Amino acid sequence: TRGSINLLPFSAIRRNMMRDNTFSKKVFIKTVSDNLKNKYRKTIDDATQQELYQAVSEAVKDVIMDEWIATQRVMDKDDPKVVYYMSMEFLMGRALGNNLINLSAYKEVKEALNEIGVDINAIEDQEPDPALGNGGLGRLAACFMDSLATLGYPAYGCGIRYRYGMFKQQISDGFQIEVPDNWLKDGYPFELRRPEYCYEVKFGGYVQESTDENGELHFEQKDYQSVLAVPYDMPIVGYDNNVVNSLMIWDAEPKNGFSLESFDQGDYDKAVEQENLARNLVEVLYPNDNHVKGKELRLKQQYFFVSASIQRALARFKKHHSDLKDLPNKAVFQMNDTHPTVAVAELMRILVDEEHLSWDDAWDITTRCVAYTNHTIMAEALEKWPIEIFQRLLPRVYQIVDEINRRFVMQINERYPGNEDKVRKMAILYDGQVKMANMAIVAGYSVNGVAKLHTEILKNQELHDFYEMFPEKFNNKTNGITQRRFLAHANPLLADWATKKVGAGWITDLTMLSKLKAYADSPVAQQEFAEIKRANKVRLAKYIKEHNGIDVNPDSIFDVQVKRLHEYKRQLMNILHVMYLYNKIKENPSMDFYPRTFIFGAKAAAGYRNAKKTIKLINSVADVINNDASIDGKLKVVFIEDYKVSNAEIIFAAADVSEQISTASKEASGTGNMKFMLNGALTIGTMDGANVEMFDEVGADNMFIFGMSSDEVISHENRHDYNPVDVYNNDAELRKVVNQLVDGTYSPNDHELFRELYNSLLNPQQGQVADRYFILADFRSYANAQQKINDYYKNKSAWRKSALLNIAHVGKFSSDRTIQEYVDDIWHLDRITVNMAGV
Ligand code: T68
Repeated sequence: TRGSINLLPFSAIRRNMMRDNTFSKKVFIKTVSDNLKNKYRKTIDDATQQELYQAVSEAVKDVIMDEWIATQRVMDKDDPKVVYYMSMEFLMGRALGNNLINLSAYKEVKEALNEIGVDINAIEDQEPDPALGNGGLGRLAACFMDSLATLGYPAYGCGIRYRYGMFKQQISDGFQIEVPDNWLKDGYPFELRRPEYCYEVKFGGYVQESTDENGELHFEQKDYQSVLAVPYDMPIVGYDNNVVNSLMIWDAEPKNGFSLESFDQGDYDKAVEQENLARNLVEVLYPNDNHVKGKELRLKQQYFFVSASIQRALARFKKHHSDLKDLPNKAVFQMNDTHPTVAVAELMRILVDEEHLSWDDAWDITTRCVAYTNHTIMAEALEKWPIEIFQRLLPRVYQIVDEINRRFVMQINERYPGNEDKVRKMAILYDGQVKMANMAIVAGYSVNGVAKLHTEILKNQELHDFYEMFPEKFNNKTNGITQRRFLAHANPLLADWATKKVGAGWITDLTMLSKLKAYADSPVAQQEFAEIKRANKVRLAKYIKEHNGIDVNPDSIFDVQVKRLHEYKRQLMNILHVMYLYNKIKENPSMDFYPRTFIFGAKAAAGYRNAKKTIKLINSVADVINNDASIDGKLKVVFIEDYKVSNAEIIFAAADVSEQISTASKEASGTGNMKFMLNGALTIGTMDGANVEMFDEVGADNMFIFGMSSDEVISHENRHDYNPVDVYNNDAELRKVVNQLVDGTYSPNDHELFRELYNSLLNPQQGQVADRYFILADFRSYANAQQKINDYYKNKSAWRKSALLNIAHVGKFSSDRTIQEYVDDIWHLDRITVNMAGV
C-alpha cells in the first residue's frame, strides 16, 4: 500500500508545482511504479507499453479526481444554471495527452518519463481513440466540452457509450474494409461507472388511460419492454482552472439480472428480450455522416439516452428546487442536430404525466429549456420517422407529439388561413412521418446554424417558412475548434514558437495570435516557421512510411484533404485534378511543376457505393502514379488509412495546403478548415461554410478561392439548367480525365470498375441528377487555383508570410469564442470558480 506521502502523490506534485514551480519527477515515477505493482505485479522495466499507459493514466486520473470532486462540490453548493449538451456523438480523441495539456503538466510528465527511458508519444499511442462520433458534428461536441470547462461554465455532455465506436478502416487492395472498433477491450481508464444514477427507459406496449377520483386523466404505459440506463462519466478537464465537467455517456443493462430459475415460461421470453434489447441498444454507432436511414434501432438509441439524461437532469434539479417553473433558470438542453430532439416530447411527458403539470405550464417550461442547432441543409440528413415505427416504439411520447402538432397546425391555420402548403411544409406530422427538425423548431427558443452563410441559407431557403413565423428564434453561431488539442497538443513546436513570440495567452485567448502579424514579414520568423513546418512534415512522412509503406518527400508541397468521404465534399474532383496533372506532366516532362504530395484520409459509410469507389479510385491512381519512375517523384498520392482524431493531429501540423472544396452551399461550416489554418496551411476552397468567414479574416492574398458561389449553385438547382455534358464537350483536357475513369488507365483488369463514378458525372441513373455536386462545372476554376498555388509556393518568403498571416488571423475560430456566444445569446450561464487551496 502507498504511504502517506504518495497517497495522492501526483496531486501533491501539482500543488507543489503551483506553490513553488517545482515538479517532483521522483514522486510521479513512484506513483507510476506503484500503480504497475498494484495493477499488474510488474516493475517499470518489465511492464508492457499498454501497462505503462494504464499506470500513467491512473496517476493522471488521481489529480483529476481531486479537481472533479471539488468542481462538483461547487456545483452542488452554488447551484448554477447548467447546460446539457445533448448529442448522439462525441468524437473525443485520446484523453491522456489532452488531459496533461489541460493540467499544464504535459512537459513535466514527458521529462519524467524520459528519465526512465519511456517515450510519452509511445505511451499515448497505446490509448484507443474513443471514436463515439462520425465527423464534424461529433468532433464539434468534443471541442465544445473542452471550451466549456476551460471557460468555467457548468456543463454536462449527454451521449451514448457505444460498445463499438466508428469502425476502423483497413485498406485492402485499395478497397475500404470496415473492422469493428472494440475500444473498451483493455478497459478505459478515464471513465467512471455511476450505478447510483441509473434510470429505467421504457419502449413499446400501449397506453392505458384512466380517470382518478378527482376526474383527472392519467396515462400509463403498459406491457412495455424496458432497460436500465447506467451512466459512465468521463472527466472534462478545463485548462489550468481546476474545473472538471462531466461527459455522461449511457450504457444499457437489462433491468432484471438474467436468471433462469426465477422465470416461468412467459417471463423467460421477456427476460431474453430485455437482455437482447439492452445489448443491442448501445452496441454500435451508426457510421453515416450527413445521411440518415429511418432505422428503428437508431430511434431507440435516441430515446434511450435522451430519456435517461432528462431524468438525471430533473433529479439534479429537484435536489435544490420544488417548483418546476424554475427549471428554465437552472437548465438548458442544447440539441445537437435533430438526433436528440425527441427530448422535446420526453420533457413534456415527464412534466405532464409524472409531475402532473398542466399542458400549458409544461409547454411554457419546455419551450424555455430547449434549443436546437442545425448542421446541414442536405435533405437526406433530415430525420423523419415513419409514424408507424415512432408510435409503436414510443406510444405515449407519440401521443404528445400528436398534441404538439395539433396545436401548432392550429397556429399555422390562424396565421395562414386555408394555406395547405404551409401546413405541408411545417407540420410535425405529415405524410405518415414525424419530422424531427420541425418539432425542434416549434419547441426550441433558439434555432442556430453553424456558420454565417449556412444560417442565411436556413433563413432564406430551407427553413424560410419557419423564419417568417418565428424570426426571433433564428441566430448564427459560427463553429470553432479547441486550440488546446489542435495546437498545444498537436503541434508542440509551433505552440512553443508562438508562445515565445507572443506569450502563452493564446492558449485561452486565441485572438492573442494576432500579435504574430508583426512577424509576418520578418525573414527570421519566416525561417523559423519553415523549419517547424518541415519538422512536422518529417514526422508525418515517418507516420506514412510506417503505416502505408510509402516514401514521401518532405520538401514537396503537402496538399491535404482529410474529412469524411462524401460526394458533396468532392474528393472526386481532387483526384480528377491529380489525374489531370499527371497527364500534363507525362505530356510535357519539363513543365514547370513544384513537387507535390496529395494526401487523402477519409472513411466512407459502409453502404455508400460512390464514396467507397472514390476511395478505390484514389488508391488506384496512387498505385499508377507512385510507381511511375518517369515522373521523377514530382507527384505522389497517399491515402492514409483509418483517418481519426489522433492521426489528424499529426496531419494538420504537417499540411501546406488545405483542401476545402465542397460544392458551395453544401458544407454547413467545416471545422477541419480551421484546424489547418491554425497550423499555418493555406486554404484552397470554395465560398462555402466557414471558408467565407476565414476569407473575411485573412483576405484574398492568403487564400485560394475558386468555383461557383452558393447563389449560383442554388439557382442552377432550382432551374435545373446545369448540363455537365456541355462542360465535358468544351474542355478537352477534362474530357480526357473523365474518360480515363472508364478506359482502363487506372483499372487495367476491369475497365468497368469506375463506371459508376463516370455515370454519376455524365450519365445519371434512374432518379439521379448528373453531376449533382457540380464537379465538372468547377473543375477549370479549381485547376487554375491549383496552378496559382504551384506558382506561389516557389516564392518562399511570400508563402511563409501568408502562412503566418493565416495563423495570426485564426483567433475568431476558437471554440472558446463560439461557446461564449452560445452563453451570451442562448444559455445565459454564470462561470464557476474552483479553488484547490487547502484540498
Ligand atoms: C457536420 N455534420 C457538417 N453530420 O457537415 C459540417 N449527420 O459542415 C459542420 O462543420 C459540422 O457538422 C459541425 O457543425 C456532420 O458531421 C454528421 O456527422 C451526421 C451524423 C449522423 C446523421 C447526420
